[in-house]
Amino acid sequence: MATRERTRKARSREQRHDYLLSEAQLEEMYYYMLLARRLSERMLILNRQGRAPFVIAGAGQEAAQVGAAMALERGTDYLAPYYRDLAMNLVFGMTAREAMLNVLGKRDDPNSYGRQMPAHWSSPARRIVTQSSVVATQLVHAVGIALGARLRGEQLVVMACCGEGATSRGDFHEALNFAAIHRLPVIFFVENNGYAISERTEKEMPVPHVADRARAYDMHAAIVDGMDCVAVYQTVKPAVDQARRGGGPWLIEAKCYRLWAHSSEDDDTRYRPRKELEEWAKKDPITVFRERVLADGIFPREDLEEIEAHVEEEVRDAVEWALAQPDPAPEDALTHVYKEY
Ligand SMILES: Cc1ncc(C[n+]2csc(CCOP(=O)(O)OP(=O)(O)O)c2C)c(N)n1
Ligand SMILES: [Mg+2]
Repeated sequence: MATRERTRKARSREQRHDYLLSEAQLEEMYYYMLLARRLSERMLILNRQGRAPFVIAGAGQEAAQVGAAMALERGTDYLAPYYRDLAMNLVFGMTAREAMLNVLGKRDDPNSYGRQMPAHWSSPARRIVTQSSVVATQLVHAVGIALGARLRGEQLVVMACCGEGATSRGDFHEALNFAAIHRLPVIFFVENNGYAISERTEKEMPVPHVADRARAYDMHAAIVDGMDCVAVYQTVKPAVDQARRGGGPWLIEAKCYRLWAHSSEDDDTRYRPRKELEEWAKKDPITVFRERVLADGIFPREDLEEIEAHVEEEVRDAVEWALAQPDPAPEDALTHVYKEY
């Protein structure tokens, strides 16, 4: 610890960085990105072992997700995530154990008690909005929440997330149109990962950037490097602050890359050039973050290693614990499906 303090003092004299984030926030960024990745890796192993029915993960999108979620006020703002947003849910308070209950479809999965497919997130207490499997529907729900908050005089922001493929759906356009007309506090956060299952972005839309679509709604828009967690935070935070003050909605496009196949059921070697994947893998957001904070002297290597050991232990515990939890009972099949009076 003494060494650590010495290094910190030396740094504060010599180092001037432009991160606009505290050391604690940067540690938090690395922790959540790594936790999401390690959990996803374990989920895929559980799937291959026949224990988890389906995995759809956000590998390659962790920087976008963590940077954006950290720009929100937890406990006040709402998150309307999409299926890849495990890292966002973790930032909003979901635990590693809960994430494992979800992928294993266990009785006590707090997202849907094992009724929805895995990765259909929900937590009313944490203001995480439940979502349908039909892509982009969460965007109109988010707009409704923002309108409700406005009518009640509550100052909050709703972040609605989706992939770039979902921006070709009618719900996306209806949501943007309504939010723009009423200047609602919604951040539409699009994680452009280059593909909608096997379809490349160029074949999904006629414009080069999702952000170009904002022009039709006279809406603020930004494009950010979604592989850079700090840049995402620095872009999303002012937008959230402005929306909270009544400045209207934003469309933010984070350019990232889906490092894995679409899901555990997809064989991406059939449509994705290997060379392309190799090039993007060099920009893995977690490796890039690690190398950058080390090179900039933000914190010593031991701090990062401490976080890494902590994450390993947390994931190991979560898997062991969740596997031992009960499955839903067959006679309870309709519980949590229909409202009971
Ligand atoms: C309305 C609708 N059409 C098709 C699907 C099947 N589907 C599930 S995910 C997906 C790809 C969506 O791509 P994108 O929005 O880019 O998100 P990504 O999976 O790339 O993160 C599709 C077509 C669906 N769930 N809903
Ligand atoms: Mg996509």
